[in-house]
Amino acid sequence: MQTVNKVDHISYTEFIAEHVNKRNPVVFKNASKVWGQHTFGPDFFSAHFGNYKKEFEGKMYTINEILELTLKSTPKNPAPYPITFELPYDIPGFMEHINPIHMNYATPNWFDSKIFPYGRFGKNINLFFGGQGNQYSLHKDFYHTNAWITQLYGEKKFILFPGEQDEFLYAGKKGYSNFLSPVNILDPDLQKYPLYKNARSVEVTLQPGETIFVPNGVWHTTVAPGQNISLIFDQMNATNYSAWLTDMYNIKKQKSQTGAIVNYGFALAAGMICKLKGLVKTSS
Ligand SMILES: O=C(O)CCC(=O)C(=O)O
Ligand SMILES: [Fe+2]
Repeated sequence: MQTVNKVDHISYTEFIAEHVNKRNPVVFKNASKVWGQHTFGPDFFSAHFGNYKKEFEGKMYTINEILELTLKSTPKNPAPYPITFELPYDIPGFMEHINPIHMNYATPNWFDSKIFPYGRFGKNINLFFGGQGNQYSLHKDFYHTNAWITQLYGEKKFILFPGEQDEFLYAGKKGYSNFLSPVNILDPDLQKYPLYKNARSVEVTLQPGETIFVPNGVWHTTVAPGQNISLIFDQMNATNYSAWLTDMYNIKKQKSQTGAIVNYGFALAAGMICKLKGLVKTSS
């Protein structure tokens, strides 16, 4: 099984050339050290935010309860996952601990602009608590955003399918379904999905403090070997803007053609503003 390179102190220029431009995933061993303290475990979250709550499938959970559940989690009886904390709203006090969130690599990020409403069109900053046996679905991130995932505590295994593999993973043809795969990669049904045998995956286990860059359009999923906490945020800029724009239109079109045109107009204007701001910045 091939793996994803782990790098230490790579330059920003090299990162852009080798990973952004080639849409080649990479793991940063130390990028999150720019935050000062860069790992945050159950004791930290329990002490500072233990009573903060989030709803999941109709039930409210406090962070303390989630920590208990993820500690007890087993593959047979996994904790609920992913209970998604929208950090800027649900735990705003944590944001100061992860500053600058871009770690000097995830930049520029047009989602920093207030023009883009939080929680829509792929703009998210999430915290996930997981336990042994927790598994994510196999997907590409909606709207072709780049994903940045840092292990704040514990380990998490990532399985990625770089390049274009929609056909082998049986991506749906329209709207959101195009970003989801029905194949259970831990136990693939080759009768039903024979082309899966052509799929090529790479695997890597993130250690505490490490960050993975998942380029836009790359299929991925995760499996947790034990209790862990991850920070996940999305990035969009000139390099993935046109793919983002196409998704905006296609996803919205599933519901309404008029809505799609309105969204497209908004997205064009917002993109133009970000591009112009970028120009002003580089010429000043
Ligand atoms: O951390 C995980 O389990 C997967 C997160 C992810 O891929 C996502 O939020 O899009
Ligand atoms: Fe994802």
